[in-house]
Amino acid sequence: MTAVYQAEVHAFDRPSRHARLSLAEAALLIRDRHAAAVLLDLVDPAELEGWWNDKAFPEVTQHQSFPGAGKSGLAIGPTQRLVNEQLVPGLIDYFSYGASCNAALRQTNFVKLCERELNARSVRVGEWGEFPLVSKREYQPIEGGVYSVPPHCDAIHFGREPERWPIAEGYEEGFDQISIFLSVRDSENGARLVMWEYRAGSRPELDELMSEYARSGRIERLEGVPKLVIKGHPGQLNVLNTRAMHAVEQCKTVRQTLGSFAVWHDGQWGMFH
Ligand SMILES: O=C(O)CCC(=O)C(=O)O
Repeated sequence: MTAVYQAEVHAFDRPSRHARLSLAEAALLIRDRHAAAVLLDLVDPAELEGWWNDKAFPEVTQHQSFPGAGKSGLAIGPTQRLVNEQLVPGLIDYFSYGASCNAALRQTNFVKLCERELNARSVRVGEWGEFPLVSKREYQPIEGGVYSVPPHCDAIHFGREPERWPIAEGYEEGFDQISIFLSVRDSENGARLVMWEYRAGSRPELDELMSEYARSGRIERLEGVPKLVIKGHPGQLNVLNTRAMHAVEQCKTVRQTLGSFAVWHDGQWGMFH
């Protein structure tokens, strides 16, 4: 029987509502832009330690792009930012990491959930090149910071060198990339997810928006566009449209999440991180 969960559905153009949804229904609402984010009451907070303290995850190390953020293993975002002589070794490392850790990551509660309830598989390049499946994220407080994760968006085809980035054709099917993350530990100030109804159309545009933010602390194109501020709590699964610009407010104490991205491709969800 399909599991259904208590859900909060958030959209840019109407008030938030409560519903009962399966994870698959929530993912389709996001994919088809009927909602920007859905929070599902999915894990009993007493069980979160078991989801987090799983030996399948390598240790959490500093995120290359976001000070104040850490993640287990390798992530697609920093790999997409590599150029010139750094790109090929970075891709080799990224796919080798997937090859050595995915068998163990497949046994985690998180990946089992996505396989069972979304029928998700890994995104692949060729027959064997599996993208890594899932990571732990840990956000540390930074004095005076505004966001633990600054405004950005995520798209599987947004490599900085599009002609050498291995994902190009076939992932622009009119559907959007989603992020699925489980809130494991909240910061004391309850840092929230902020979303803007604005989609960077290309990697150069995203880079421009992010450097404007780094330079000036603001992004002019986000001012005045519809915005959502969403407060999840530990045990909730956050499903959101990552093509829309989004950020996580600065945490004042450590915040932990477990998460992955998914894209709809060839009639199925493909997971990657
Ligand atoms: O809170 C998190 O783990 C990350 C939020 C985010 O930026 C994402 O899921 O794309």
